[in-house]
Amino acid sequence: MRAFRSRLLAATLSVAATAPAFAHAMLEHAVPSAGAVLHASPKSVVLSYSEPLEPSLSTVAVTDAQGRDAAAAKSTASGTTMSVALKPLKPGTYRVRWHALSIDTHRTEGAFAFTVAP
Ligand SMILES: [Cu+2]
Repeated sequence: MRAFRSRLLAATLSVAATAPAFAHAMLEHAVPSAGAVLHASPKSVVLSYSEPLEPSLSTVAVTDAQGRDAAAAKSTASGTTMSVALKPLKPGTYRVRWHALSIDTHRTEGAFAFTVAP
């Protein structure tokens, strides 16, 4: 029983050591920002995170109100920034949905919308 308990303690400590909550990649800044109303089509969406991203597993998608892809190219990630180039956007509401994997392998995700006004 003592051996089991010490193994359990060791496992608990190793999870705590490899999974610090502060290391999750949280969205800190977005351009356009959540809820923004723009009077011209933005050329891209740029997202800034609190932690460096794993580029191959961090993506952002932008879709129009009908769910059609509004991106002009695949999204890219570098350092703490993720971005995607956009097609020329008609007036309407667009949804930005992102998935991030931080270097410490923790996943975060989120979504927001912005509007292109007529
Ligand atoms: Cu983390």
